[in-house]
Amino acid sequence: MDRTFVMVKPDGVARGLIGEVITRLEQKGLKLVAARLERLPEKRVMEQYREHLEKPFFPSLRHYIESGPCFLMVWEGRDAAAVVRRIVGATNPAEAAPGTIRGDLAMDIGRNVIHASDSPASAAREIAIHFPATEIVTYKRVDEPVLYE
Ligand code: IDP
Ligand code: MG
Repeated sequence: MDRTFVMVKPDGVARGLIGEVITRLEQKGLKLVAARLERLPEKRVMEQYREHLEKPFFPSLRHYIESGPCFLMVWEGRDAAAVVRRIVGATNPAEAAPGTIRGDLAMDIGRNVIHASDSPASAAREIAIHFPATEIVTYKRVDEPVLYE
């Protein structure tokens, strides 16, 4: 099975949206295999967003991500990265489709509630930044036999 990294950002945590995010991913059929609530240290914020270090919005992005605790997760399922990105929706919540997390729950590109890895390669990189292998668990969901053909 494929894995992806997902993070409820500080606005989502402060707004009480952790449960809503988990519910949507659980009901889709993805399996939660790691989770942690924490304030991200500067070093991991820089690693997480390294492709954006030179962007004009980076200082505000960094301030936003460091403004409070984030809820970090690893989710497992077939094509997990692509499936979760579709559930998350477009980066700008004003343009994100209804039915997506950002389309339903956010207003501003600078407060868009959630992060999700954009490819399997990003997922592997981001999971390794935040979770040691020992924190990722193995178990069966009882509905696994009916979720997949
Ligand atoms: P993504 O989160 O949909 O993958 P990216 O382009 O990778 O979007 O940008 C990472 C994060 O940086 C976004 O989720 C958002 O929080 C922030 N961001 C991106 N573009 C802008 C912008 O133009 N203004 C403010 N924040 C931005
Ligand atoms: Mg991105």
